[in-house]
Amino acid sequence: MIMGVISIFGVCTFSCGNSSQLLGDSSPINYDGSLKAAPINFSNLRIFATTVTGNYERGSLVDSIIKIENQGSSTINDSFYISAYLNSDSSISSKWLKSWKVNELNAKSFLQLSTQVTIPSNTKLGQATIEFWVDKSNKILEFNEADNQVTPFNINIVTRSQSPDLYASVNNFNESLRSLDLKIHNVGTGVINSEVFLYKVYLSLNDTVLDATDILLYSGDNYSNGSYISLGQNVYFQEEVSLFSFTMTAPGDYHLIIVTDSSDHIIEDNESNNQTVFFIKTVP
Ligand SMILES: [Ca+2]
Ligand SMILES: [Ca+2]
Ligand SMILES: [Ca+2]
Ligand SMILES: [Ca+2]
Repeated sequence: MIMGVISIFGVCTFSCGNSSQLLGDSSPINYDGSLKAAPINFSNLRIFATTVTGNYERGSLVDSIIKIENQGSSTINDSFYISAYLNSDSSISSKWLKSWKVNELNAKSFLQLSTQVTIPSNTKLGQATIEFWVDKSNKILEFNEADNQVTPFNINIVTRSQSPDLYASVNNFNESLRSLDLKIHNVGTGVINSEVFLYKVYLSLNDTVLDATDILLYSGDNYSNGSYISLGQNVYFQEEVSLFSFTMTAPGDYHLIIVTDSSDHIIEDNESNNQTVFFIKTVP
């Protein structure tokens, strides 16, 4: 029995792809009662030869080719992530941009990813770095954990030459359902590349100006089916908004005030058209 274990180890050594599985007993004690040696990690993820190209404008897409490899002799059967970060302010920690999931990586093999990341529209102008990591959260145990980041890329963030312009319009208000058919448009020259923005619907009881007395009925964003909706020039998306809490309000004349990009995440050509006022009349 003991000999069998030893011979498996002897046969496998570093050339065997699944030696760790054959010895995969989680007990720290060997069959003969002696303490097992500390586990040896036969895999190593490494990130190398990664590139970035682009204009580094706020809100623009940057192209990137990311290369990683498993240098080790064991296949990685667990999932892990490649991730991109942006640091535009050395006094705060880097900002997460995007992650890519890898489900497994064979021994002695590499993976090349051609992809894009968005420079957030509200990034500080000037010097910044883009950082790429593999297994930053250290999910995979490797024989070298010190080669999981590629040297950060120095870039210069500049103002956008073409900016988007968001505004909202109401297609229809269904009084009995208290639902609003809302359109969010980009009427600017720049594209919104899967960046988050919020929009809010307020009920104004007496005037057309947004103030503290107005009631927030709905808060939404451009997130749908697992990703942020991109908006090209002269493109809109439509949403049927249910104003549930509005059913509690007495019938009468009101104004709905729709505020697009309410937390101002997107830098736009025109920031002064982000409020849309819509008159409604409800009857008992
Ligand atoms: Ca690791
Ligand atoms: Ca590594
Ligand atoms: Ca606007
Ligand atoms: Ca804005």
